[in-house]
Amino acid sequence: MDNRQNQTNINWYPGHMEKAKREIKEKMPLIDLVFEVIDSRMPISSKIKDIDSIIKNLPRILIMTKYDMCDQVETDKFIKYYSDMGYVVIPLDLMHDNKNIDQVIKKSQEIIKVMNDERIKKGLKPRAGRALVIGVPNVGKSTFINRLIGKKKAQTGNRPGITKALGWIRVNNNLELLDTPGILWPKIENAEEGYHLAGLSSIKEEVVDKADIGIYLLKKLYELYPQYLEKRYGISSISNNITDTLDIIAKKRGALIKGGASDYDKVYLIILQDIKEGYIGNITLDRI
Ligand SMILES: Nc1nc2c(ncn2[C@@H]2O[C@H](COP(=O)(O)OP(=O)(O)OP(=O)(O)O)[C@@H](O)[C@H]2O)c(=O)[nH]1
Ligand SMILES: [Mg+2]
Repeated sequence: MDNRQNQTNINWYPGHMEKAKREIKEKMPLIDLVFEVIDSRMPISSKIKDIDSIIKNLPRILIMTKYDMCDQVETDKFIKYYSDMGYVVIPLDLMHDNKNIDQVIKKSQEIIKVMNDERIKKGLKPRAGRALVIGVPNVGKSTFINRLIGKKKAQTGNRPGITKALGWIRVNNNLELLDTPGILWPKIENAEEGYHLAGLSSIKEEVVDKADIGIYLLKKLYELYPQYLEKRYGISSISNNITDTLDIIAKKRGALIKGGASDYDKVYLIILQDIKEGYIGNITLDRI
């Protein structure tokens, strides 16, 4: 396949990410364990591509956030897939309950104990474990940290780029966490993954072409979750001429300009909003 056709024109890699990545790499010698955070709605697209070159052989726990917003049937296949690969995988709903948080604490304590046993053997004093929290923008890294410490200490928000600098946060005497700004990779080779990241708010809205992404997501929903389109917009099929379908949504949602013509920009925003806020329903955009 011609790869050029399969690339987006999104400028997803601003300078601050390069800087954050460099700073994370500088901190790695201090780190004992890594929480790699991915979004349950896109278990492939939201996984940092060159993560292994950063984490290397450190113990890792794969945290899958937003489990409450995903299509659990599809996402459970990824939990199995990553578990079979040898990852410790913990799905989390950070909005509604504390389920599985105990498991996070337990798993990290196990890892820290191994580290301290090694230290004692070498005649060193045991110390608190230091964990890196890493992932693409907006996956819920800071929310995860707040949940672990039981306080809202790290700043959060539903758009990428909330955390601007690296910062240490103490959970208890046994564990300290390093919160980091979301990072992506310089070149998103796969256009679909770029659209998933943009559609679920891991890439800044200003840098994406709203028509491209709106139409992509509409078609994707029709492919994966046609019942949601029917329910939310009253659409039972997608027309070959996509503007006909956009016109139906425009009419239904009152996205019209003077004279009654469709306001397509507004329609794209409605689709995006419905997806990223979960109004459309529980979805998982990646497939195994
Ligand atoms: N429904 C739901 N929302 C979540 C969950 N985890 C995080 N969020 C929301 O996702 C948004 C992003 O969370 P943050 O913790 O700011 O994400 P981050 O990874 O720190 O983002 P950056 O600092 O921008 O890289 C916020 O609106 C959170 O409330 C979850 O498990 N379920
Ligand atoms: Mg953050």
